[in-house]
Amino acid sequence: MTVPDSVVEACSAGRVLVMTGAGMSAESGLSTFRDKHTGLWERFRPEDLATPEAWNADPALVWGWYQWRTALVSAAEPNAGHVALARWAEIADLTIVTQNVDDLHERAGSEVAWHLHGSLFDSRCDTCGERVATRPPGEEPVERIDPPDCVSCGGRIRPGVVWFGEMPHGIDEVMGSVQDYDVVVVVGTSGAVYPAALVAPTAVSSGIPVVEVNPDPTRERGFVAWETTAAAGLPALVDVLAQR
Ligand code: BV8
Repeated sequence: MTVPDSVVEACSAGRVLVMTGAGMSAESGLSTFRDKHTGLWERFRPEDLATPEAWNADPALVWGWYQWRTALVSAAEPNAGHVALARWAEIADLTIVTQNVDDLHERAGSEVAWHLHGSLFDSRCDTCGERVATRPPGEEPVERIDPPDCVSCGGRIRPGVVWFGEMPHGIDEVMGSVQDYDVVVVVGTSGAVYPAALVAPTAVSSGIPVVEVNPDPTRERGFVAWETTAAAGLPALVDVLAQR
């Protein structure tokens, strides 16, 4: 695969910030949220499941959905894009921030500076906040599963994700540090969710190049759009960078 010169030039810079979204995990077989045909949420009404209100209204339905998603992630493997980012971090000063709640970056060997929208593997007590490791059920979706109780305080264990209306993790730190980077690489996100969607445009306004890796680019103002996928584009890019 030929990597556009503009992408190689921008990505040869010093400090690299990589911001990933659901498209990063698409080639691992995990549905994205707004992908036209297989969008995860096309089968569910988002407001029914990913908000504190939904959780308080029907914790068993919400817990069952997240447990199913945890089982799907556990059965998936990091793709060549995840592996390429781990390789890139060996030859450059690279920081990964993700909107994803899966653990595929970590399982590919990457460190993730921030899971802006939390993690499926970070369940915690809804009352005292104690973190608990929960084992996902089998792969078959189970519509309703009563969430476990907290052994410390008896509260309800909730998914460790950030719901709509909740504050993303580390967003102030990420927004405050954008100017420290020489390039921002946005992989697999539609830019539909805020405030995470403000990170890359903030880089553009600060004169920092933004490269977008996406088969259906958002073509946001100032982005260098590279119409490819994470698992095809990133390995080809890292191969070129490793030879420079
Ligand atoms: C908050 C966890 C306030 C749960 C998720 C302006 C400013 C601030 C807030 C708002 C605002 N406007 C509206 C809001 C509210 C809201 C929001 O953004 N709503 C949207 C729908 C308009 N935001 C919030 O509520 C946020 N919180 O603002 O709190 C606050 C203030 C003070 C104090 C307290 C609170 C919290 C948002 C977090 C929601 N949680 N996830 C869960 O997973 O169940 S969001 C969810 O969407 C995922 O995290 C996902 O990552 C994220 C974004 O989606 P994408 O990753 O972009 O995925 P998508 O499917 O959209 O796109 C996939 C892309 O990949 C596509 O472009 C596709 O072309 C591409 N692709 C496909 N295949 C590939 C590929 N790319 C590469 N390779 C491939 N193979």
